[in-house]
Parts: sequence; structure tokens; C-alpha cells
Amino acid sequence: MRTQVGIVGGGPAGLLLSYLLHLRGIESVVLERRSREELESEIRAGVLEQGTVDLLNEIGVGERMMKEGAFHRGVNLQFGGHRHRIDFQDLVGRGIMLYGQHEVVKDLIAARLAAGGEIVFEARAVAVEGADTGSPAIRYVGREGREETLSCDFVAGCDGFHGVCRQSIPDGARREYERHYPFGWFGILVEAPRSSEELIYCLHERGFALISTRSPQIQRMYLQCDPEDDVANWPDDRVWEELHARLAMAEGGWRLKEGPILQKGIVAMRSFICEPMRYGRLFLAGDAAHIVPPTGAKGMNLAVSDVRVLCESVAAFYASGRTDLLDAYSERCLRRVWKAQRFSWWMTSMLHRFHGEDEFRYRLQLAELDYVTGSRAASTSLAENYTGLPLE
Ligand code: RFL
Ligand code: PHB
Repeated sequence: MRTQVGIVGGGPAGLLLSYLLHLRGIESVVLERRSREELESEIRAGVLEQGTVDLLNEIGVGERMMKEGAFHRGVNLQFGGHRHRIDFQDLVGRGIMLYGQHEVVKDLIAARLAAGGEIVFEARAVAVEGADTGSPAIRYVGREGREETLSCDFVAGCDGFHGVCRQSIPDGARREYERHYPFGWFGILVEAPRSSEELIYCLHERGFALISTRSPQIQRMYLQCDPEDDVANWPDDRVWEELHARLAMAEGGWRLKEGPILQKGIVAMRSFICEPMRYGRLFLAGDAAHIVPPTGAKGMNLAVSDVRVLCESVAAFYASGRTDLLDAYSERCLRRVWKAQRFSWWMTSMLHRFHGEDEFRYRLQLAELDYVTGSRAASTSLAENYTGLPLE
């Protein structure tokens, strides 16, 4: 099989890239390891930056998001039993959209297939060959277990953190930066009405907690936990007890709404960046190139901005043979990626309990939260980063 751009991975990065290229008249094929059903049901991100929302609308795949998603004008930060609102709309004139990543994935798959695009499900890439030549190829194993080859002009490595594309860049040609955090997130999906109109990020002596939402009927909540912990250690009663304890307000009155827990899971937290994001004709995008801890709600948004830059660079090449944008791809993306990494690290450091450390650190965190919520300048900085920095 042959195409112009071979895309490994059918997550938000790969699917959006394929659709953006199609709008520029460029052919691509997406190879995705999992089935369509698996892809469309995995619960992950929920916060879309204004720029992501605008892009999905501009390319005509935002209709359901605008109907079923919820636009939020701000978020709450809670500490010391008090809740403080950060009003994004007032501070920076932008907001965020709460709409599940799997819903974005469903919309992108539908749009791509309706336009005659090719997404090969249950096709596992095993190697990228000839990335440093003019004619790279992706070797993959299809549904029938046969090994096949997709030849192309460019390979887009959109295969997430555990994919094969980054690994196919020789060790000497890439540098990796990494940080692990001594905690994870215990996440639940709950069938219950909303407890709060807007998200609540909470620091408590017992650890971090987050109240988010998916729809008026389905809520998403997270608790800081040991990354090595087991879901089996968290019966429903314990989850609710911990959420009530961490989110309790000093003056009382507010109450978390409970309901049946539909799903539980634990995610580890890490920061990771691979530089450069390009090797010859192989371009990495999204989680394949970088991971941010979820406290800043940036991962999927970064995937979106990477592929936007990649599409522009590839389109310029096909239109006029220009290679300067391809050459600038990694640097352009990394400037934004490092700033999002910094913001995610900062939110994570400010809002989690570092249990092994002394009280001095915790008191500094409380002072920082007090400053961020009390100073318009500091709140504006949070709002500007949370709602999304501009591309350039
Ligand atoms: P994905 O989504 O991991 O997709 C990669 C795809 O590649 C496939 N694949 C392969 N296919 C073929 N051959 C191979 N050898 C392959 N190896 C892998 C995989 O099956 C998969 O389908 O990466 P992508 O597209 O770069 O998208 C990144 C986002 O998924 C990720 O950054 C976000 O989910 C992160 N994230 C959040 N991001 C936000 O912007 N806002 C949020 O509110 C937010 N919350 C979160 C999050 C991530 C979380 N978890 C689960 C880590 C909350 C959580 C709890
Ligand atoms: C989510 O709704 O899943 C979510 C919200 C905010 C975050 C991370 C995840 O920072």
C-alpha cells in the first residue's frame, strides 16, 4: 500500500492530522492498533482549550461538541476549606470546553470516514523504516496477523507514549527529559448530577482532589493516590469518604453529590519531552513526543497544536516544494510544549501533597495558592495558560 502521509495511531493527534491533511487535498492512511469500539470508549481527557474548540469548529467537526459540551468561564481553586473562583472570561476573555476526548475521537472518525478516508483498525505498526531516506515505510501487522508495508512520503508518529515511532529514532539522534511525581490519580466516572457548575481543584492535607464533569448526568472525579496502589483497595465507600473529607468546606453548606460509580482507574503522573520531534521524514506529534501531568489539562490540546503545525508544514511542501517549515516543525512545537510542561508542572507542584516532605513545603504551597487567588496579576497568568497560550 502507498500513500502520501502514513500516520501511526488513531488517537486525537492521528485522526485530526488525517482530517486536516484531507482538507488540504493530501492523502493519508491511519494505522490504529485497537478496534474502533475500544478507541471510542476510552475515558481520558475532558478539557478543551479555546483554540482547540475554535479549530474543531473551523473544520466543521464541532457541531456535536457545541450542543453536548459545556462551556466553562472559569474554575475554582480550593484550599484551607475555602473555595476561590478564577474567572477566565473576565481575566483573559476566553474559556474552556468540557467535552470528553472519546467524543472528539468519535466525531473525527465519523468525519474522516464520511470523507472517504482510510483508517485501518487493529493494525499494529512494528517498525518505521528508511526515516532518513526520501521514501520511508511503516511495517505493520494487520487484523489477519499478516505483516504488511505502508510506503509513504512522510511518517507521522501519533502513536502515544508507548508507541514504536519514537523508539525508531536512533538513541544518538534524540534526547529525552523526564520527571516522575511521587503520586498518581485515582479517577472515577459517576452517574450523578453535577456538584459544581465549574471544576474544583482542591489541595487538602490528605492530598489533591478534582471535581470535573462529562455531562449533566455523568461526572468525573479524581483523588491523589499512591501510583503503585491497586483499584481493589478502593471500595466505593472509601472513595466517597476520601472525596468528602478533602472537599469539605470550612463553612459547610456545600455537599458533594454521590451516585453509582461506573468506572475506576489509576494513572501515574510524569513529565516527558523528546527532542527533537523529528528524524528525517518521521515527525512525532502528541503523546508520542511529550507527556504532561494531567493537572494542567494540556495533553490533548498539545496533540492538537502539534498536528496543526505539522499539517501546515507538509502542505507547504506539497504546494511549492518548500522544506523550511518542515525544518522548523520541531522547534515551533517545542516552544509551546515546554511552556505547557512548565504550567502543568507548576499546577501539579502547587496542588498535590508531597507526603514525604516537611511542612515548610506545604506552607509554601498554601501561600502560593493564597497569592494566585488573591492577586489579579497571578490569576491572569493562570487563566492565560489554562485557557491556552497562542501558537506562536
Ligand atoms: P493517544 O491518545 O495515546 O493515541 C495514540 C494511539 O496510537 C495507538 N497506537 C498504535 N497504533 C498502531 N501501531 C502501534 N504500534 C501503536 N501504538 C499505539 C494507540 O492505540 C492510540 O489509539 O495519543 P495522542 O493522539 O497524542 O493524544 C494525546 C491524548 O490522548 C492525551 O494527551 C490526553 O488524554 C491527556 N489528558 C488530558 N489532556 C487534555 O488536553 N485535557 C485533559 O483534561 C486531560 N485529562 C489526560 C487527562 C490524560 C489522562 N490519562 C488517562 C493519562 C486525564 C487523564 C486521566
Ligand atoms: C477531566 O475532566 O478528565 C479532567 C479535567 C481537568 C484536568 C484533568 C482531567 O486537569
